[in-house]
Amino acid sequence: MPSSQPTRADRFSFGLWTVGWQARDPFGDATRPALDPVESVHRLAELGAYGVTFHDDDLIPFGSDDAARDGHIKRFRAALEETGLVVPMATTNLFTHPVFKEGALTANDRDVRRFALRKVMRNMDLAAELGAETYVLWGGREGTEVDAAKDLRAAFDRYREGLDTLAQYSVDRGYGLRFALEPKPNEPRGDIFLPTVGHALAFISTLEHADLVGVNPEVGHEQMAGLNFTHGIAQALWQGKLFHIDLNGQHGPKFDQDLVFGHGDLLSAFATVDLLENGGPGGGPAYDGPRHFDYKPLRTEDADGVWTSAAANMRTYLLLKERAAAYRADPEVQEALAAAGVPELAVPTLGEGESYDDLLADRSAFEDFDADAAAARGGGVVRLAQLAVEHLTGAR
Ligand SMILES: [Mn+2]
Repeated sequence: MPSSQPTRADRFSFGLWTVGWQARDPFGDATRPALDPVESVHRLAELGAYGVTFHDDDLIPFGSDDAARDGHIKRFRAALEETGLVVPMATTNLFTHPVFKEGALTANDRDVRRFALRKVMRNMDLAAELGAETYVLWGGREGTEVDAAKDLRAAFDRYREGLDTLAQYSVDRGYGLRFALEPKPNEPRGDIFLPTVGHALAFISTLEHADLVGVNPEVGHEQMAGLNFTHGIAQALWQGKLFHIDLNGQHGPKFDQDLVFGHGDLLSAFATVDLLENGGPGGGPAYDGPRHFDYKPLRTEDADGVWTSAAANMRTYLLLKERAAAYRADPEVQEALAAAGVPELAVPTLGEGESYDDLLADRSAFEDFDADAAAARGGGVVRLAQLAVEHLTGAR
């Protein structure tokens, strides 16, 4: 068996809200007691994680006074120092309190928007103090159930205004934060703004500090929309916008399941790890940020099951990483890749210095091109899929 014991070098991180989820759902009460963030920090460190992330309210209950707030931060900071865990990312809860029921940065109520901005800025201060490099924004309440109840164009104006303001705040304070927008198609709102990686990337291009804003794609969120997660992060990487990633599992388009990474679509998880670890220049890693898990331990689990599931995320990632390396190293896979013409896509369509006039003059490109012969050639794609399955099942 390969070594699947995580180390700090693997850069695995978890949100406090993941292991700390008490499993309250729309139909049932909590099945687990509250978890002290200090205990989570210690347990995650023991399991081999390197980082922990949080929403402001995960650490400091909403409405805490300054003295209580300072106390919570002090205990958390002490746990970080004892364990060596870092805080690579932080985010803001702009969805739990009923004040955000109609939106936060895009609420119709201007006072709510101003409150939301202040809540984010306050937690950015703490994030910077704790050394975070990335600030995630998931707009779970930014959206509608009834389109007539929102001026949709104005909502995008306000969303942009909010992000421009926050980015300027980070720049002026010297926080050096990069922002990562997390797309999701629906839930809790009927339809959420910036529902996919593609929508978010297009929106980001309109921002004043577009260079400071990227995406935090989540496996299940793209799969809820029936999309290919690996394609989404590939485009984000290609545009230099994969600032953070939320790994978990999902079984197709339905409610957000937040399963353990790999416990949904395993072949897709394999493709994702292969891209992250082997999709970069020269076949090296394509992404060097935290491997962050945003999952929920199943509602059936007790406290032991929580830590079993946390460990399962990391172990699955490392197993897939090992399997992806074995896949790439297999001479038969290399031969199958070549037979399928995969390396040829890296060759530009026009030759060096070739103009479209040269292309028009090239009879072999059109007049003498045998489209029927090209169409008759098999793609060799199924063989690559089966080789992946055989590596995944330990048959190779
Ligand atoms: Mn997430």
